[in-house]
Amino acid sequence: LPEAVASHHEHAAGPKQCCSAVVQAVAAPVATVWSVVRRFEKPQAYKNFVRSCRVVSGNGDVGTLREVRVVSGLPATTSTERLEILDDEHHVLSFRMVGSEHRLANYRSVTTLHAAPEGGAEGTVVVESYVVDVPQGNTREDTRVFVDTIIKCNLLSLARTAEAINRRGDSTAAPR
Ligand code: A8S
Repeated sequence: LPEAVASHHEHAAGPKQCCSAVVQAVAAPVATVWSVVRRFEKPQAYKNFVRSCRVVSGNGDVGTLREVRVVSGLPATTSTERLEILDDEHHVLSFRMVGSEHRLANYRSVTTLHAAPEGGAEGTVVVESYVVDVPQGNTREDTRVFVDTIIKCNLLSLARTAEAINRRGDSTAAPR
């Protein structure tokens, strides 16, 4: 990875924090995957746990605040999140959770996209890393498993969503 992009994934985790990263391959070009990821106001486009999202302030640029409502059955119902980085050139998005509606205090994640041609086709590798406080009464390992599981689901769904958009694009393209 280019150093400037890779360095986004180096989190300075404190003694009571944990960090990890999830990697997902997508059979669609970076531009297609980015078109889904960059829409900070519409996480439900691929995050299956999101029921709805409302922008509290901002217009999609850095500093925009969204309030996410998640589906029932989770240990939380809402999350307020602030856009920290939106880099359209290097395909970097970062947000952090503010407020205290749930147990993931000081959560911050960074998502980067990387071109990864496979078998002649344009592909993408998505890297999503995060840092978060370990909640009182939980172990670092439990916290990591919980968050990694959510992110794995999100990135699998992102892959399916981007691949479907890509297929739709192909079907309208001129025959070779
Ligand atoms: C994301 C990442 C995470 C979302 C967590 C970790 C969350 O939305 C869910 C369950 C919770 O208990 C916490 O990129 C919270 O969305 C699915 C509501 C924040």
